[in-house]
Amino acid sequence: MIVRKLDEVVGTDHDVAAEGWNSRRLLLAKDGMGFSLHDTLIHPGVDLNLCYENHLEAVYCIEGDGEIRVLPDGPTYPIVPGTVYALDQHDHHVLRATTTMRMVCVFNPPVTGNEVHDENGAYPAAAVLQES
Ligand code: 9YT
Repeated sequence: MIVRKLDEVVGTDHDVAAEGWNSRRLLLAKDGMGFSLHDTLIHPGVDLNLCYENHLEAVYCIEGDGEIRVLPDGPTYPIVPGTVYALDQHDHHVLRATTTMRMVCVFNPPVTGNEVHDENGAYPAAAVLQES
């Protein structure tokens, strides 16, 4: 069993920041769960143009509010606490917070630790973990 606290991740290599967001990665590929689990803050006033071509992502908002716009033509959905969205089609989207949003994010396949978005708004395909 793995038991981990957010406090143990904050300020470590698994607390990853980029423009507009801060991802505290609680469970990673190396934990062997088949998904990664992040407690992510989305800061207000930044348009995050994202398209996870190598991953599926589910995002559950637990604090704050904002919106997600599906590209190229919409629709736009409000995001408030209690809203989940699942990018089951590797959907290209823009995420924007009005107030700091706290999101529980699940990635399949799991991220390995320090991924940030490339120029297309994606994370690289997961490296194959070698059994030792
Ligand atoms: C909701 C979202 O995609 N935010 C960007 C950061 C990412 N989800 C992460 O790695 O936690």
